[in-house]
Amino acid sequence: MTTIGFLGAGRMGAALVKTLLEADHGVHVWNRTAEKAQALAGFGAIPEPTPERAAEAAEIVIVNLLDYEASDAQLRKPAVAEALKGKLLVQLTSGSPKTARETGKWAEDHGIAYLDGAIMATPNFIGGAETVILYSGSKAHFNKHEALFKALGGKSAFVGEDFGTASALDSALLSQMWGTLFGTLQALAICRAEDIEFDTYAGFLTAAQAIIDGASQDLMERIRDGRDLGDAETLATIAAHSSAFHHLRDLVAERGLNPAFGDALGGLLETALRNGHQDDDFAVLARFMGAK
Ligand code: FVH
Repeated sequence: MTTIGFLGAGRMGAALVKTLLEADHGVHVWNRTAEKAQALAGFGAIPEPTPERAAEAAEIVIVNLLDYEASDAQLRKPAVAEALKGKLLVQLTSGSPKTARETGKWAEDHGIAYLDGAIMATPNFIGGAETVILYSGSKAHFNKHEALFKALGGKSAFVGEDFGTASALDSALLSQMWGTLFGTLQALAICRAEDIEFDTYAGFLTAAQAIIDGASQDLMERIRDGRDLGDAETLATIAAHSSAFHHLRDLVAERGLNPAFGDALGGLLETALRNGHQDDDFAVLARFMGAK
């Protein structure tokens, strides 16, 4: 059993606190709106009037506030920084690799061990055996408290000593999610404009999913292996993708739909064509994504 100081009792914070309590940890919780911390007393939490009181009682302090601005405003209070000295600070507020690295450096400069976390789940999945929370920073501290982290998410993992790695992976995985969600928005806008029942679309999507998944896997392998020029195994060249993408953009224009999807992505294909890649693999677009 570990005594934990917890800053935040919002939707996610409350789920995390309840799960820690269920795992028999002691939790001292502070929240800007005190009533939310008080509500957790019914689950065994100890509400605290200030963040420093929550930190003073604990060996580990976990933060789950709206953003790093809110988090920094509390952590950098002299009384809180003093209470954190010599302890482990675990940041579960969503942020960027930059804010993670800045906070990690601040922590180290103040004698505080630091883990930056990225929660890959909604509150209802906290505590689940398949739930993933990614952590980066102090490997020694992750290993020491691995059982506690696994209680919050059974498939949680340490992903590196660079403080920014967890949130970078978070953004990468969210990119994959948003690609699918924005694609769904475009697909259903077309269906609505063409009087196609959503269930009709959904039925064919099930059949198409194997093609989509195969193309996604092929793309990852080709980018990983540097096989981005056209070859005998290329599924569809840049020219083929561009032609079909034009049909999509023509339909969107004809029907007066929002062109955001086509405008945002069409430029990549046009750039590849301008650079003579019409016969190359879709993977060649990775060259124009800016990563070195
Ligand atoms: N909800 C989710 O599914 C996602 C999953 C992935 C990770 N996120 C991140 O978790 C952080 C908290 O998100 P949340 O959904 O719990 O958000 P809220 O329910 O709105 O709770 C926000 C808490 O932050 C406190 N807060 C907001 N602004 C301030 C401030 N200026 N000073 C101090 N505290 C602040 C708020 O306090 P109160 O409004 O109750 O007084 C809540 O405790 C977030 O980073 C997600 O990206 C969740």
